[in-house]
Amino acid sequence: MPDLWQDAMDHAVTLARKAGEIVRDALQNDLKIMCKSSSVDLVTKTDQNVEQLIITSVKEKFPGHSFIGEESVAAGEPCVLTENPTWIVDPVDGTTNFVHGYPFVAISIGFAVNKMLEFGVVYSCIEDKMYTAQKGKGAFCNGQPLQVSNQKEINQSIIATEFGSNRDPDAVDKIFSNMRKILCLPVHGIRGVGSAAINMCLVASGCVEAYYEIGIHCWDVAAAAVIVSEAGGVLMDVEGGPMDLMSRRVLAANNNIIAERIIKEIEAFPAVRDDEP
Ligand code: LIP
Repeated sequence: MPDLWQDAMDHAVTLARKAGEIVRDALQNDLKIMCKSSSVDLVTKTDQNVEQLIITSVKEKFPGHSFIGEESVAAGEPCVLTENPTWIVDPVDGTTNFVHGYPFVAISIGFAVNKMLEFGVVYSCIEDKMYTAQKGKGAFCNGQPLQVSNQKEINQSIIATEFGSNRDPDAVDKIFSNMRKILCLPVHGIRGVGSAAINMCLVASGCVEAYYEIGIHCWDVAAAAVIVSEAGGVLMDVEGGPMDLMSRRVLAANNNIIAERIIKEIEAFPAVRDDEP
């Protein structure tokens, strides 16, 4: 079969690069920072402008396609994945990093058809690392093939996770308690760069064995999910079973052994689904 979505993927790479330039330029200027669901859930004019740029350009080139975009959903658009070719966009993944100039900020563009992810583009724009993957064709960073770590021992591993933006004390207690359990396995270390997409690309790159988080959104992980699986990794729900893109929970690991060990240790807590009206 000819490569059906190559054109769309090439366009995603072009847009991610353009968006990255806008993000880097914006870092030189005064950022207009606003709050969304809480005082720690931030958004900037740049997030909104970049999303508009991506959506406008895709609509021109692929008029029949659908979108799920972080800022469009925040503005009241529905967050529903249909069978239609759908672009799942986080214009600035790591907005808090961006606001503080902490150098891990990504443009994340995932693409699904019939509810299955077909390709993913994550541009870590301050590091200038372009991560790409298309189903069945491998994962790459700046054109170099990616491969997950072959580590099978949890106590020889680095695990990435995040505190997220939930400040509900019960949820924060669970997050700390889960980190404590993982740390005391023991593991070599716990890390987190403040961007779900980049954390997952680090799993794909082989320098982190796994990443888990509860509270992320579909736009944080859609693109990187393809990158992890094409680099040989696995994606699961934090309680086991397949990853559900709309569930706001993700576990990405280099293999099933590491994934299952983490699942055994951590305790999930509720998060309202992305597709819940
Ligand atoms: C961020 C995620 C990160 C999570 C943050 C936030 P945003 O996405 O990438 O993993 O811990 O709370 O959700 O909001 O910067 O696109």
